[in-house]
Amino acid sequence: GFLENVISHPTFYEGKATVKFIDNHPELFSIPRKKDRGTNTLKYLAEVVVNGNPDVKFKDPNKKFRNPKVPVFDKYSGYPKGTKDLLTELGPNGFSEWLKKEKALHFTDTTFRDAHQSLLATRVRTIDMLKVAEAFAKNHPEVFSMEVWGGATFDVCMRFLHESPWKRLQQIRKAVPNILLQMLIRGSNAVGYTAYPDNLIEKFIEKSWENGVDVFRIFDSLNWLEAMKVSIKAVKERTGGLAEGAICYTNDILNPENRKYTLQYYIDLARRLEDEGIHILAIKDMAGLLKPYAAQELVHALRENVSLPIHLHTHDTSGIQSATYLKAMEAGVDVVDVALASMSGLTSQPNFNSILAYTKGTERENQLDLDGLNKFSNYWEDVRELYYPFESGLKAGTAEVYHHEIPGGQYSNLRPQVSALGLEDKFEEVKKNYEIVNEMFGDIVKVTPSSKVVGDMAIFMTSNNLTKEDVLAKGKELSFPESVVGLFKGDLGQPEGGFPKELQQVILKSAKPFTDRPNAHLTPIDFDKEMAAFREEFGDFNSELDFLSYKLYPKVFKDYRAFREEYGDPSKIPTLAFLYGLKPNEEILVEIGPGKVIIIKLLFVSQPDDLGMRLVSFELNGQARRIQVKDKE
Ligand code: 3PY
Ligand code: ZN
Repeated sequence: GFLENVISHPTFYEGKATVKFIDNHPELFSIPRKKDRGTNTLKYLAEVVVNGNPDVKFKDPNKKFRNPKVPVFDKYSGYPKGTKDLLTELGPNGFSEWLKKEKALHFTDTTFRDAHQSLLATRVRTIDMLKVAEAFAKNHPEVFSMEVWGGATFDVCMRFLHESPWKRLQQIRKAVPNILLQMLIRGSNAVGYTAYPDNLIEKFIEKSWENGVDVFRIFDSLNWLEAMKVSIKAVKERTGGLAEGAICYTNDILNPENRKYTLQYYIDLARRLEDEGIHILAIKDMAGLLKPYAAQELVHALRENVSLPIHLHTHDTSGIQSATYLKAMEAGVDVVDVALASMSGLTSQPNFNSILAYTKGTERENQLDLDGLNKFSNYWEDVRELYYPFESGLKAGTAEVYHHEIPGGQYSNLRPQVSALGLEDKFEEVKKNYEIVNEMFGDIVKVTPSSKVVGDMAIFMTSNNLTKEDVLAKGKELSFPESVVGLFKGDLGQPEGGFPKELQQVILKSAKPFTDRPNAHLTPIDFDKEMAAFREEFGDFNSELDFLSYKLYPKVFKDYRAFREEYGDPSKIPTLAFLYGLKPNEEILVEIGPGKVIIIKLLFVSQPDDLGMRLVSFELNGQARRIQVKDKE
């Protein structure tokens, strides 16, 4: 124990310890936290059995699940070489040259990130990814990249899954050493909803690379290049990874009434990104607005005007984006983003399996094995069922997206957000208002975080029964959502063509907007000083990575830590038990440490006593254990 350590320390033992002794030897005084992971796990399960997982808003008691089957692979073989090995060999510039010369159409698999962000509100847990990651990497090394991190996953990992996003990244990296791992980063908003100090962005990028990210897809939610420069530079100077600069596609280049987001606008933006030294150009069609013939024109024009490989991203909300990929493929796009069949379509990416199939026998054929991919799709089909409460409810493709322009990643979150406010009957109106708000804001690029502001304003107008005219007429008395005020102040940067002046005055009242970089108004982080304070406050959650999580999401991090203090690390609890608890006599295996598995069986739950306490009885490795839980009903 710690007392023996202190007593047997030579300084102390020889009677030379002064009051300084404690300061000089903090290692002797950090009392190791009791790591009874078995009890922590029981506490969590008991809580869910009695009160449910607060993130699960409804449960279907008759729901049946299948056991997801991991496709067969060779556990003992090494990994076949893939794009990660190629990047190591060629370096980022050489890699970019290689990609440009490739004949085959390449594929980024978004199943681990955007697909579930867009279909299941980002709720897929690390455990369900890790079960297939090694199999996938060994069986399909021809995949260009796997998008596995960034976007909303960072926040949701901590907030709802109580997992460390960094640990997720490290574990995926370990299981996938051969294929490029990709993340989405929102420029100076990193993986958050607001601007952060430049040196936080730089450190975040450096650490993301060190922990496994190879491809950084960098965008700005208003297509404002100024906000992307720090990230691009950081990737180039502090990592050996690929800087992929994205132009966010909005409106429609074939629409004659569109004077702002024209073909020329995108060409100019792409050229300016090329001047920043990016390695790959991304077209980020976050809402799925890029129609087939527009894609043909856009990809063609970009190939004429920049000499970078082109990576196309879309969402299949309209239902026709496989045609967009076909036209883009014909026009020479290098890589497209797809999701495994069962995790594709609608607000997610187009269907990997089917699009691969249409390259077969053409000059852009990719050697990827279709039957093998189909097995992985089957695995995900069964996993997806586990997360049924998070489905968005969209049943078929919709051409409404050309009006509301809601990004796929936002769509699956908007509905629950609207329901939580008691507005579920007004979802149609919210979508209509989303379109109206976009017009009021001067037709802006809508992608996180700007899309969230438009959503907040649409919900605000819906719940207060306000029209566009009302907002302008009564605006001085209205107190607008904080995010709306922030946007008009310049917190997210500057939109193309500036903000509409009249509305800006109404929203800001007497506050003055700024037009330079929001980051310029933020104090840089003093890492040494703040890190020390952080260690002081958070005890054993004290790594540099924890510190970054804290700086990006202070409140979420605090809650995450409080949860972990109480229940330990829940990431190894199987998903069904994590979300829905256990039924009496149900038994699960939990791997609480490397190779350390415990067997938990729920026996019974008592009636509540006078104070509302219930006793939950388990067997843990055959031994009876009881946990008391307050019934919150
Ligand atoms: C995100 O920023 O999370 C997105 O997926 C944007 O499309
Ligand atoms: Zn997306």
